Amino acid sequence: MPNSGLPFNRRLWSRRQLLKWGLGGIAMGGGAFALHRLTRTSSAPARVPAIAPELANRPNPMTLLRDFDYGTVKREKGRTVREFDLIADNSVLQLNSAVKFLSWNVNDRVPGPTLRATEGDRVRIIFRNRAGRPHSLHFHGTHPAEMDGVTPIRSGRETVYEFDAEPYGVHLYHCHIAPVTRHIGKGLFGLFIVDPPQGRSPADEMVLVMGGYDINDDKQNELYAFNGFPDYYQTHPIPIYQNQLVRLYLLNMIEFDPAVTFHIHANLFQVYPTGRTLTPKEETDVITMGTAERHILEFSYPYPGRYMFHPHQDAIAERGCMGEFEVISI
Ligand SMILES: [Cu+2]
Repeated sequence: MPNSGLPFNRRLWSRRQLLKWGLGGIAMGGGAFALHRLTRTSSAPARVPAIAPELANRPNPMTLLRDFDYGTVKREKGRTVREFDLIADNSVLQLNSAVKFLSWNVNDRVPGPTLRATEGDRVRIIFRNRAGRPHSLHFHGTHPAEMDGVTPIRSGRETVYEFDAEPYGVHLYHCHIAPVTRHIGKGLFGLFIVDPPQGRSPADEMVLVMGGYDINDDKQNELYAFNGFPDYYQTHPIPIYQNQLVRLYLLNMIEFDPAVTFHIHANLFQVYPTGRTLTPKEETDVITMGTAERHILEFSYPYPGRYMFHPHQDAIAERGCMGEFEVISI
């Protein structure tokens, strides 16, 4: 009865910590294609710029940017099994100096952990709900009906979702309890990346999840954010190296607005729609995404400096969905 919910032992859990993250930012920038293609063919491992020490050891959008959860790996009947422990609970997010927001989330963070497996792996999600209201985890991708995660799991119960990781691509998970807009808008979602068996070329890989916050329950978003906190990457630009390939896993998880765009300054990116291809299908500098739509974008910057990224709907960008890359010369 994978979705029926079983009692679990609360004593097994460590005490939950409230999230108290910081503030953040605007802007983004440019490139040239000859250099872009040169860097794409490199087989050397990607170098990742160091994070400022004051940011490195606590949860914030900078640390979750490149944080991939591969689970606890086991071998069972000759197969790779990845076991993930996910806990639904509530925590207060300090969205800016004036606004606190009670989030419903997975593992104390918005977005939840970026789960990662290789196509063909067995994925086992141990889902515990301690949030005080029913939740579930519905995964995108291919799986049997009984693993579809639409049955409510009551608070104080747990369940196991188990399925094969397929097909390769960029997927997501989110709560599917009605009203789903509210459960997603409160923060109960995350990325689920399934890598192709042959892998992808070396790159500086990172995750950006666009979210919206309905602060006053009027079914409109008053604030927006990349990776949980409005304007964070404006005050803390994302460091990347000049001429090095960046692979961006991008998800639009904004409710209430039917679609948003994503744009980078002074450059173009190559698009792998839903991560379902090994070769790019489009080259552009702005892409339109409906809710739950996600893609892999690849680019590299030939010139050092700061460059904005944001939705090209300025009303959304100006309410928190703003960031910058800081391109570091090498
Ligand atoms: Cu929920």
